[in-house]
Amino acid sequence: MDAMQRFIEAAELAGFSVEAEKFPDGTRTAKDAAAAVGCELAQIVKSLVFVHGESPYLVLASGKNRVDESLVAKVMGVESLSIATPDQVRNATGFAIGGTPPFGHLTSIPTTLDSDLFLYETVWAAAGTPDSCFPISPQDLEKITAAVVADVAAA
Ligand code: 5CA
Repeated sequence: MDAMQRFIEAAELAGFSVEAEKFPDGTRTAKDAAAAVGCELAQIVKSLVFVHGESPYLVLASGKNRVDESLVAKVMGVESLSIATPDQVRNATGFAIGGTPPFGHLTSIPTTLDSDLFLYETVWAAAGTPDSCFPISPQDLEKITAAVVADVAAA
């Protein structure tokens, strides 16, 4: 089973029916994904894993934003956060960088959701592989991930 199928099944267990699309040109970065989907960069959901010690924290950020990790640390109530290594991303989520989906992970990860995503009815996130995305409303993303909604963009 490929990682997209694995994500679709995990999402189903969480009660969300994913309509994933494959994009042969690739969706590894937010820029690639926006070009493939034909949407604004700001509508792409970047699923970024940070760590405090060994504990993972997930940030679902608008594709146009650079995340200020000190803002996220404040929201999550930890002293500091740093970007996870590729191994840490895989261990926490079960997926590789470039395909990490926003939920359906191996472990339950405290999540912060970028308030800028609420400017759109539909946003697009990775579906487990670096060549797939799926559409979802920011409201559903918030519900499924039990996220804290916050301003996370660096000025
Ligand atoms: N599929 C696309 C759009 S949905 C995607 O997954 N974009 S992303 O932004 O969520 O994933 C790429 C991100 O992975 C980069 O923004 C970067 O923060 C992170 N990343 C890339 N390489 C590394 C690395 N070597 N170590 C840690 N993080 C990395």
